[in-house]
Amino acid sequence: MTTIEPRPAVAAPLRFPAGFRWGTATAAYQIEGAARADGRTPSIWDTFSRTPGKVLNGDTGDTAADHYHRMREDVALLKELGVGDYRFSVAWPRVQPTGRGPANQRGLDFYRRLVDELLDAGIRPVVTLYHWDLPQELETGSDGDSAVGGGWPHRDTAERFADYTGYVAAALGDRVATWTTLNEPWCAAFLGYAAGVHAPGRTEPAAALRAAHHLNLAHGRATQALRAVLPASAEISLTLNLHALRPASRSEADREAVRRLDAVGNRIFLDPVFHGRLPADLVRDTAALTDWSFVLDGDLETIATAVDSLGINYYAPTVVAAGTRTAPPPSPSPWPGAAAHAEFRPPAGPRTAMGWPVDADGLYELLTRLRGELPHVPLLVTENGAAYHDYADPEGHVHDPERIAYLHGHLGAVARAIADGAAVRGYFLWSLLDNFEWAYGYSKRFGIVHVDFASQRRTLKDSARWYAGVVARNGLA
Ligand code: IFM
Repeated sequence: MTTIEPRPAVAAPLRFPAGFRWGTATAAYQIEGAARADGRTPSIWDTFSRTPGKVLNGDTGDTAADHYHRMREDVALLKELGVGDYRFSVAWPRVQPTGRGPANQRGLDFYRRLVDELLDAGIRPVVTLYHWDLPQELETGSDGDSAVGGGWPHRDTAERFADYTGYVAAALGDRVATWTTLNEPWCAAFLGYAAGVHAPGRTEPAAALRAAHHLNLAHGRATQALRAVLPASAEISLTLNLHALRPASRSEADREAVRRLDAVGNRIFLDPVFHGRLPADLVRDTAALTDWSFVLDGDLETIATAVDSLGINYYAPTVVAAGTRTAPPPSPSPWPGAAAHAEFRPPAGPRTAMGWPVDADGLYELLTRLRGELPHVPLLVTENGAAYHDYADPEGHVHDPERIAYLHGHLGAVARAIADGAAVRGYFLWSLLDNFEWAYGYSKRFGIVHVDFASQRRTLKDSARWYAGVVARNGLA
């Protein structure tokens, strides 16, 4: 009798929809360096990173990956990868050094050169206007008095941002089709002003809530400023690091903890931007901190100025249980109104070098949540990727199989979400280059291109070659 061996299941190659946008992402302070070149003045990140104890090893973005001087080489790398899109951010302190007054032409010229180089290479520029580098003078005032500046908790900062946006739009609007106002305002507001682990390092929860509102307002005012000068075909967007929150159990208490975090982590941005309202439960949860009287008539209408798409940055999910603490949390929390009611439960399983769990289902959960809540809003995954302890071997190769596995899993999750009806139009891998990872300095490598920071030599990691294959075949093998 012949026995028939079961054949191993072969997964069908996975294709993305025609026209799917493949890109990589970076941010100005993380890669540019040239901190004092051509009229640039310090941002809050220059000040923060130069403050002892704030960034690991005392690293700063002074040189970073020296992209300011190696821009052509980096665009050539993008071309080699074959990506059709490149997401980068403009440094406000390069373009408008003190955050007010006239534009600095030399700063604008750099971005004009970058955009031209990209277009010549057949790559679509995707511009982010704010990736956390607030001009220092808007934080402290020209005389060092924070009452004059005040940063994002101060309403005028939103107006300053609209002015700055006007300069960038006037300079690049004829050749940039996709615009993102803000990157991850949750981090800017709550890591910067509540937890104090990001610039400007303040630990004032009430000020952080004001900052979140003024970031929303800045987004709305910038959207209006862009609409005023850009052609109707321009795509205007906002990028949020939405939190994929999961209750640790089905208990009512754990689900209530998730509700609180969802209010101050997600709906604080989604509700004003897409529905022109503040979440009522957020206002209740934070009543001991603020009466929200800084939300003025007309603000919510401005914030809800229509956008064309929503960018999502996703790295890992968050598992939440009801808080059991009787004492205040040991360190300042980025979750005003929720911190005392929630505890984080690290999920089991593999982790990246950041200590973040590898869990692609969280991305699927977010994308399908948005399909349900914002069915008419096209989505872009504007960041996704992982840090690992990469190094160049003696032959000069950088093998990063864990990153490839991470990316493979997360692209699978995107494909599943699309198959289930989520309107995902593109994916931007974070990041093109190893770079300055904020409070972790250069100790964490997110790039698919390795950077030897001593020589500034770039080396494609295995993941870069793998991603080039994904882009070329518009799918996973
Ligand atoms: O490096 C950051 C990026 O600047 C914003 N999103 C998360 C990335 C990884 O931490």
